[in-house]
Amino acid sequence: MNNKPIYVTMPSLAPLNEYNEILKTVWERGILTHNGPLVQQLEKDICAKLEIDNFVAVSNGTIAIQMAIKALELKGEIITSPFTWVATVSAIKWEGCSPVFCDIDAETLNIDTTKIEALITDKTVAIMPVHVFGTPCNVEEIDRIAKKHNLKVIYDAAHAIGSTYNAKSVLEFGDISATSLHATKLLNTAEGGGCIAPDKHLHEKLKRIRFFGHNDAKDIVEDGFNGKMTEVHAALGIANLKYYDEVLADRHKKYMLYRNELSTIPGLSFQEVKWGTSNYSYFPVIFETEEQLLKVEKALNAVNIFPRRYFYPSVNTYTEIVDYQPTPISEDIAKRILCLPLYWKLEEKEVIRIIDVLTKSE
Ligand code: T4K
Repeated sequence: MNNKPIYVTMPSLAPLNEYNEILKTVWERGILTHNGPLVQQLEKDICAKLEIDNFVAVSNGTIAIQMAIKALELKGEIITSPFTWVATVSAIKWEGCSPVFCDIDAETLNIDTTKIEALITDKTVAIMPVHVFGTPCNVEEIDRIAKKHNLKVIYDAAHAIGSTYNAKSVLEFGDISATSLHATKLLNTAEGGGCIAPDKHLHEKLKRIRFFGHNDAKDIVEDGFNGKMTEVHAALGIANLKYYDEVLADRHKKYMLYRNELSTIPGLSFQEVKWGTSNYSYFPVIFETEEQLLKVEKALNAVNIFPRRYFYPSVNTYTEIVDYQPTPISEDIAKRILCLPLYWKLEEKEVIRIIDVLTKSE
């Protein structure tokens, strides 16, 4: 038996020689950072690929969220999802705002829009939903609620490059979307991220915030900071982008393989896509009980396969950093959900082996 460990994910990487070719131009120019030509090219290439107008490349997805909050000058309560990576909440806190947790929909695993309005107070300034695992939120309903209550919307779109709503990139909804280009994401620059603001003025403001608050004449006109992406990271993004369509199609194919095979097993359920189209960048399985999950995880680990408990525990239970606010659905699902390995270079026969181990240990 092949005993090479299989992790939940592996970066999608272009061939090294193709990356090197782009890197040579960095060495020739000697420009390593400060919004150099490769960062600008990456932004243009991502816009073309996703058919969006604006993309500000930044150093990581957490900074992208912080920059979005800063650009909208928010101070107060931000209603968000507890079923997420801790970065959603730490970014809110680092910008001096308070997270208010809205429970999730048990099927989509995204913020339950029917529960948002009850959480709005006179301190609420924004809603920050998460397109979790690349599954789009109910963007139209969120937009309606936000307009009714005069709130801003920032999407944590860390997982959502490639996800669409009405055939349009989901990154173009809300006031700003913040995405991640981390090594584990569908498109990666090792570390990296992006802010997408459909509004031109907000887009220009985000560019200034990224660069210490300079305007083109190098006057300081914003309360900015350093959110810049380097040329070395941008080069990797440009190289990887060439394989984006292939990676997206590959994820979808393997996702469907898992889904079709596992659907026949009683007691398992799956994240449902109710609005728009997912990028199928994760394959989460929901068990009936945590005991079943632990049994399956143990059986997979025994044969060197390492799925991950994204997202466990529910972020509202991190009482070292937040005041506990109950969100029973998120807390319950977080205990029973396991993401199975899903990445470009994962062989289909390995997917079948994972399905086999899971089926036998269930
Ligand atoms: N919002 C949401 C909803 C997010 O999920 C995230 C990040 C953010 C915001 C913030 O975006 P960033 O600031 O990170 O850009 C990962 C990532 O660090 C994090 O980006 C991601 N979400 C989160 C869900 O997962 P871990 O704890 O899974 O990393 P690690 O090192 O355990 O990696 C998982 C597997 O991936 C490993 O078993 C092997 C493989 N791997 C990982 C790395 C880093 C590689 O093969 N190569 C690598 O370089 O955090």
